[in-house]
Amino acid sequence: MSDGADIKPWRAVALTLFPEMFPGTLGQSLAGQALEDGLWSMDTVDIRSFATDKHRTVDDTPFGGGVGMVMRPDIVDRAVCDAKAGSAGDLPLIYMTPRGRPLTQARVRELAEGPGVAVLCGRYEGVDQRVLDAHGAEEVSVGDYVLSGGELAALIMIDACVRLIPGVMGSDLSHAEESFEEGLLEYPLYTRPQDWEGRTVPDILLSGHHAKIRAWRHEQAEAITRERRPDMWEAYEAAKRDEN
Ligand code: 6GU
Repeated sequence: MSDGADIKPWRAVALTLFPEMFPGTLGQSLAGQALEDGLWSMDTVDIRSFATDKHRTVDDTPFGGGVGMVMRPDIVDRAVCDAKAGSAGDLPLIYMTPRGRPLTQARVRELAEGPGVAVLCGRYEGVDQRVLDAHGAEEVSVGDYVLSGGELAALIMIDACVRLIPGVMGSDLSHAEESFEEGLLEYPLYTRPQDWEGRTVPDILLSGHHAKIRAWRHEQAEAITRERRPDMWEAYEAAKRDEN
């Protein structure tokens, strides 16, 4: 029996020094409505609450020297253990870091199909490696640039997952997904007015020839991908070669 009431919602648990940053932007729009509707949940664990000294210290200088501070393994471990003992017991632990494996739509899909994610957000120069190793944390990056902390990266990853939860998006989703799934960037989109300040819409889109429109969009997607993302284009062509 499955009438919806017995389905456990997808869960996100953020371990952070800044719990007030969550749900942040995910409290708005479609993700926010879905959060209100109970399609997913967002909890936080305040890492600083596991500090023990009177200054509530969570970081220290790096062994071997160097700039900045490192989050202490003992403090972070207590936060992780607390999360695992609570609502995050069955969730994969993901550490957001620019030195992680790049997040892909394929990994997002896997995470969205699972029970949820526990996300460790670093500040300062990062987290002591031993606590990441001890908990088998998966290190994930959201792109080749450096953010000031893991929180915004966590919001990006959670957003990418939440939009795949059934019922969160409208019927748009299957389409928006298809495009990336094919390994191509999306073709350009147009709506009314048909003539906007002398800029018109490509005639083919007004023709009603659905097969021709499909072919035109595919050509556009290929051209844009070839130009902007030679890495994706290479993979796309290799996949086509393997089909034949
Ligand atoms: Cl996951 N964290 C931080 N701090 N910066 C990043 C990142 C993550 N991904 C790209 N830049």
